Amino acid sequence: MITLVIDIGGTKLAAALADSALTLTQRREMPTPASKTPDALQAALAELVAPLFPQAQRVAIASTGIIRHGVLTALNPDNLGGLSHFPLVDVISRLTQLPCMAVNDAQAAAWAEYHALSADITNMVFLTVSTGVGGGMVSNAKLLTGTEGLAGHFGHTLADPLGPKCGCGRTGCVEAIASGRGIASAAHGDLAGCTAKQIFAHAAAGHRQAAELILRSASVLARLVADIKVATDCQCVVMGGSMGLADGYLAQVRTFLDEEPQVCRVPLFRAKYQHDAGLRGAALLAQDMTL
Ligand code: ADP
Ligand code: BMX
Ligand code: ZN
Repeated sequence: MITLVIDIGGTKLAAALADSALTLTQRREMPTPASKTPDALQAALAELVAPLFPQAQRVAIASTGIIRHGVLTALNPDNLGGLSHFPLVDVISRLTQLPCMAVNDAQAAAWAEYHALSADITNMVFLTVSTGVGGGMVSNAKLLTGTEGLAGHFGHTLADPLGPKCGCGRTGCVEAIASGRGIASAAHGDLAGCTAKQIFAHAAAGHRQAAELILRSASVLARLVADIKVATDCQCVVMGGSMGLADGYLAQVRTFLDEEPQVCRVPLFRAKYQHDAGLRGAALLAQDMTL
């Protein structure tokens, strides 16, 4: 059975074919279109999957946003160019004429990374630091999606009551400060208009403001990890996303976490499947559902 797997993020779209051993082939990527209208996303997805779906028997999607009954509802529409609602499963089923399922991207990645851990770990949390800050939680060996698909959206917990307004409507969310979009919008002076990727490159070249923006993000993430440990008593936290995987970032988060009281500390690992965790998790979930 070949599964077409798709990952929809705020910055990039990815797709590949997964076989039953979860080996990914023919991986393709393109930028996520920034448009309030669903048509742009639909057109980009059609282009992305055109060479792949004729070879597949089903489709599994990991997508940013709250995924409920196959519909994407953005918690933070700013991350999707203002797009707040998209009938994901309907669109892809019609396009491919294949059975299709969808789940939140970080929840999918959590499921993939959970399976890479040792068998004694049954409680874990995955965090992605990317366009936004997303999360997924495995509790007693079960992936939690919640009543409405919201479970694990840790990026929208409070980091700073005096912090910037988040696209979700709250003030001072972890995501508004620490995510790729968060650090890009806080950048000023010669860094104004830079992407998070560019800010990391400047920091590596010794740029002070760039280094401070990354440090602030890492400190916010460390406090989030401590809060998660207190709330869930998880055995470990796994970190992914392009910022989470960037050189030196995880080490900075660990340094801040070490300043927390012992009871709040938890082993912090880098995502084994790196940029493929969402794709792989979606494929696993489709297998579990025998879609
Ligand atoms: P998505 O959010 O679409 O899943 P990513 O995980 O690639 O995609 O996250 C995108 C964010 O990560 C953007 O803010 C981008 O600027 C930033 N980014 C991309 N590559 C890097 C990198 N090598 N180092 C640091 N940040 C990066
Ligand atoms: C946002 C939210 C989450 C998502 C997270 C990471 C939207 C559109 N997305 O908190 O559902 O898991 O970003 O998403 O509200 P990414 O685009 O950074 O991968
Ligand atoms: Zn928020």
